Amino acid sequence: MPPLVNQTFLNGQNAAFIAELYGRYLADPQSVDPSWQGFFAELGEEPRAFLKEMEGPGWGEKRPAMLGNGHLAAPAIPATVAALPADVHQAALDSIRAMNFIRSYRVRGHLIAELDPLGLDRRTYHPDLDPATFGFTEADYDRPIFVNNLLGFETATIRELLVALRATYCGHVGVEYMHIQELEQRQWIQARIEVPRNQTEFTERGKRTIYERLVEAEFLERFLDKRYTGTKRFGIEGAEALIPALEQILKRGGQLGMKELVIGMPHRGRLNVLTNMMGKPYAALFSEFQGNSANPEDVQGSGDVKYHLGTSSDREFDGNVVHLSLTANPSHLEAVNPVTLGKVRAKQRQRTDQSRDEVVGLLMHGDAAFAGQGLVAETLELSELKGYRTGGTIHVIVNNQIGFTTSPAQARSGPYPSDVAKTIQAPIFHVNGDDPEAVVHVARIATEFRHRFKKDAVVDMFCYRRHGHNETDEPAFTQPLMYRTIAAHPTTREIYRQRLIDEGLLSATDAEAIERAFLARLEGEFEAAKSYRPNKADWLEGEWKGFTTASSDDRRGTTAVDLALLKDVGGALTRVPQGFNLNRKIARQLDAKRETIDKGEGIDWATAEALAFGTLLAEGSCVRLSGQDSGRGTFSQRHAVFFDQETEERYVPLNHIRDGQAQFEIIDSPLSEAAVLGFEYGYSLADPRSLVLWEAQFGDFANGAQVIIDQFIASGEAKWLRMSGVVLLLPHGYEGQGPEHSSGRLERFLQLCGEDNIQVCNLTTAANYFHVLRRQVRRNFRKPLIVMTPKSLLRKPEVAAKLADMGPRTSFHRVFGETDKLAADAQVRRVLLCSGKVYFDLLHARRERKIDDVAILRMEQLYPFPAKPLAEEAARYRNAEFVWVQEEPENMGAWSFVDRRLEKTLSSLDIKAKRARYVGRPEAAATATGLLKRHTTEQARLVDEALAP
Ligand SMILES: Cc1ncc(C[n+]2csc(CCOP(=O)(O)OP(=O)(O)O)c2C)c(N)n1
Repeated sequence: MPPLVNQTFLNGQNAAFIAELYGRYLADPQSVDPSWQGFFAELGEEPRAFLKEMEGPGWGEKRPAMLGNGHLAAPAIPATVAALPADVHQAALDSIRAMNFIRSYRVRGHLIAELDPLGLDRRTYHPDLDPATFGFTEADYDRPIFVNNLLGFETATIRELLVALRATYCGHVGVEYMHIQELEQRQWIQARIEVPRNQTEFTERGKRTIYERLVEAEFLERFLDKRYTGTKRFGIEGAEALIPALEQILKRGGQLGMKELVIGMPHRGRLNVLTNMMGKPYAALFSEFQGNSANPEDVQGSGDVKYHLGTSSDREFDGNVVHLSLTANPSHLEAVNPVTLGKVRAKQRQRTDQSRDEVVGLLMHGDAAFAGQGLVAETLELSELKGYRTGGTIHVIVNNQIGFTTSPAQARSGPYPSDVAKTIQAPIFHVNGDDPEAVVHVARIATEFRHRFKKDAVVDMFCYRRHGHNETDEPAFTQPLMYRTIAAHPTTREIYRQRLIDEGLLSATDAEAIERAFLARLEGEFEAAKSYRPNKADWLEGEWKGFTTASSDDRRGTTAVDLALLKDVGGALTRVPQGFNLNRKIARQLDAKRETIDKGEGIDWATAEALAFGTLLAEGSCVRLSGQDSGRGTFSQRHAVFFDQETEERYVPLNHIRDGQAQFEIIDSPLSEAAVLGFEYGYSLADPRSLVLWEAQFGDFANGAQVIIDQFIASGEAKWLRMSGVVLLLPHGYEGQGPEHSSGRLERFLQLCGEDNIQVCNLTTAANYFHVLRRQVRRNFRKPLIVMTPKSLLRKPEVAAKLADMGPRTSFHRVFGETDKLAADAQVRRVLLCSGKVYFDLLHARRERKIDDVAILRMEQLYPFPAKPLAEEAARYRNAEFVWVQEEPENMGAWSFVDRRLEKTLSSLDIKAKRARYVGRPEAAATATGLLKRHTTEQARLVDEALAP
């Protein structure tokens, strides 16, 4: 193929012309046409520096007048130029081409890097990396060319450049960083890799340590394989270099001020990380392999498989102690990512780690999962956002070039699993996992980059999976050739052992001694495992000290607040700083709000919420609420942030209650559900003393976060003994807004209820909302809380509270009995049981129709099922039939959940009714109709039926 340059303008006549033009550009960029300015700016990173260099001694002497003339008037560009001496033309042209050539390696060198340890997919040629493409023939290879100190050369020949560029960009490390828009970050990476030719010179001690880590990684798996043959462990084999890399992140991180490393990782290599990196006793692991629980026998919970468990420990390097915590996770790959980052953020706040140097997040990934799961992109998206940033995450992709049985060609469209990380302009270091020094080297650079720029960095470690997906799988069914290669391939440790022996740094005897010593240690631990008993469960420690498991009483907590404090908070809510240009409509609303607080009545839903938040803040508990458009509120109800109408300056009234109050964070989230909810859940794991809430735009959208709800929120305490007090606010209610804006999918949450895992509420009063929020942080245990929140009820007068309803001697009510004066209880012919907004439809119709023998009971909390208060109310109506009324279709809402529970409650009472009858919409596929007229008819019909004679 002819060199591409012949088809470009960098040849013949043009070349001379362009050299001339470049000379002018260097003297004064404005003197050339803007399109040429753009082109030349692209050529080199530092055209100005280049100019300076040219003006210096040596080059300056040879400089033609034109190059030095910074005062040239913007010229008409000559068609041909013969003004420059031929050698200067050639020199300028060589420089331009050489710099382009260098740039091309920076951009695409990774494409021919030696990344695959198996050598199955090795590209050795790419036209963008061929000197011929830039006009250099073999005859030009030895001519010195001015390259402006790039790669440490002032001048270099193409031959020298090739050696340097290949070593830096195409060896065992391939770097992708030229997509980063910040010059300083690109230059930092260049400086870090180009002059040292992208390698670290390890000391003898350092190399020996790497070897020891490889021994531990490989021999642990071998030991497990021998002792527990056929047991799933998702071994690290093929990716052993991960262990020394992680150790490097700890060590270098510690030197840079890291005090805590919060880790999220999948199954692959987890047992190795737990023990060899985190210091979990081998005996504990062996005991689990023998089928014993990870926790003492008296600890409740379902437990989980060993490759999902978390742990925490302290490790010390060079006098720096780093606390490590590995987040427990479910099978759902990548779901742990936002959870881990939420923990990081909470811990940073607890430590007042403003520079975000002390607490660092580390996420490990499989290649198929990183490329395939949308949650990866959602989580990356959080990285630079004020409300979620954690100062950069270090990512390590264990790229074993297979996902279960699926090859990369089927698993992703791009060349690398890591491409999605480019969306946040993270640098990506691809590295050959069979070169542990290279892996440690890039782990170190990633750690330093994160520290320096507070941005994510990605290590993509190419490796292989020695066995099947798990140890019982036969990989040759689907990848016979790959597995034939793997079978003949020495382990990373064996390769490195030989390398150290060849370098004269290790003798075979030394190596054997290291190996024998470790095996002996494992044997000892294996014996110890036989009598190993976990002596305490790893929970309720650190920030969780003082908390207990939930009690079985009413669990009201102390949620009432002195009126003086309520008024104080109310004052802060309605105060605007001097000179602040408040929106006129909001100003009017504030006047009305002030009046309700002064009068002590008519306090609407949003104000009750603000009073709950504000009183908690004044009492010293932080509050953090994030969700889509939560600052204003989807329904323009919250206005937790005021915007100056002239300057757009923000003012958050809840942060101006009193000196010394706790912080209120109110965050408009990105348009993600899973990552944001996962993040808030993670935050709540690390910070039990704050009220942490996530709000869905409309309740239905929570289904985008179903994995987080199922796998963490509903089951985290049972699986991993990890409590959370996270609150989900889900707008819910049938108001004719169509299928996706009506239902918070109450039925889904109720179906998840079991073993006292979560709390589900559907509230009808602002006061109850106030109490349920405060209750969340005013008890000594934590349970997630799901609240179906209102839309039209936000402004309904009957929902509004009196200040006294939040004052002394008040609390949350799980059930509300009848409020109106009706016929005597024995005369009541029907009791309507309901929850949420439909209550008001029933109440209004009953009042309108002057019916006095139908009572209405409201269930404010559906789970834990309030059997006791419900029975107390129901027992009054001895002769009545009981009807469950809901506005949701029969296959949705609370009906299936309450039916049998009501039966149990009613049949235990001395009353006629034993079960409840159903009134509501018939079963349906979609949650609601999209036609307003049909909605109105349906709603009227169910009310009529409920109140029918
Ligand atoms: C969200 C999700 N989908 C599917 C699975 C089932 N599964 C478990 S491991 C795996 C392959 C993962 O491949 P990769 O991410 O490359 O990691 P590796 O096992 O190769 O280390 C699959 C499909 C899962 N655990 N989670």
